[in-house]
Amino acid sequence: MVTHLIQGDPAAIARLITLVENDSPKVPETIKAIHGYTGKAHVIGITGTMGTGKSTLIGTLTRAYREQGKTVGIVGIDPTSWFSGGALLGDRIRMQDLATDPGVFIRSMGTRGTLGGLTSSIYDVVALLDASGKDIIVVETVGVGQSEIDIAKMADTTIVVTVPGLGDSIQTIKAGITEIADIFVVNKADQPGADEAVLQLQQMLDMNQLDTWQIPVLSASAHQGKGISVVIEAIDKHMDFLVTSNRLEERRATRYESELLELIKKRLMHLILDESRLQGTIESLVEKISRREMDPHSAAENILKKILK
Ligand SMILES: Nc1nc2c(ncn2[C@@H]2O[C@H](COP(=O)(O)OP(=O)(O)OP(=O)(O)O)[C@@H](O)[C@H]2O)c(=O)[nH]1
Ligand SMILES: [Mg+2]
Repeated sequence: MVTHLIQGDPAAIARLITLVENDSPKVPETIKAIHGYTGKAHVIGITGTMGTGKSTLIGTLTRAYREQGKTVGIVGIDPTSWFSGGALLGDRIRMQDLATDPGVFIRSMGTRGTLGGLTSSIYDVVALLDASGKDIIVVETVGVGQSEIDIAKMADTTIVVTVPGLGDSIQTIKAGITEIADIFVVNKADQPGADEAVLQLQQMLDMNQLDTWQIPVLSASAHQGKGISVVIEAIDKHMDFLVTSNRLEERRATRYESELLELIKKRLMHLILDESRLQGTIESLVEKISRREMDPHSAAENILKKILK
């Protein structure tokens, strides 16, 4: 199956992603076999508040990349936003042409059943798409929380999408999103207030910007396909900047470090829960804590000692 994946066979990609989603014991050997084929794709993270038009923008960007002859992998996180929530019927219809294009692979990832491991699963999915030869991989996440910041760590280029009005720009800056944004897109520029939103963001950035990369604030209408070529240009320019400043290696090293830590966390979690379940340890310790026979810290230490011995 790995050979087929490397040839870009969509059925093989789908099957291997399913292994990851099911947390199959075959995942480690698969990743071992494909790791040498990864590192070629440009990984783009797209995040922002709900409903700002991220999926629509991804659709429009993908069509533009296809015109350039580039292949694209798309990972949507949280299926409620990607395929079944809000404006999803519309999205699904808009995405239909892409879903049948062999140069595009679209997959949504659920958040259920991933034992402390959604982030590590996404790393694996990105690796699979990378090894399958996709030139561009886009990861969509909703919101501005810690998990989005974690996911931004796996992208080479992170785009934060906002819309005019609602003071969204101020909120995103307060939420520390400036630290992860490489490019801002004010989408829905067909609606009033786009110029003001761009200006406001630009001013905020001017105050905070210390880096040599000047974060561009672009306006676009994903709906109408307006401003898309400028976004693509900015993405390319950012990659050039990463390469010429040697930041790409640095950024990817950070990515691998986060991935490694995530994997260790996930494995430890499995170890703890499996072992403890076997021995009923957690239950009996919880009882002791309730009866004030033991405090929670000592109980945690007790479990760790048992596992690590
Ligand atoms: N007016 C206008 N509407 C847009 C534009 N882009 C997207 N929309 C609409 O905004 C709504 C949300 O679009 P999505 O692409 O689903 O937004 P999203 O950010 O992916 O949404 P979530 O994944 O749920 O956070 C849909 O009704 C789109 O048709 C745009 O450029 N202009
Ligand atoms: Mg979406």
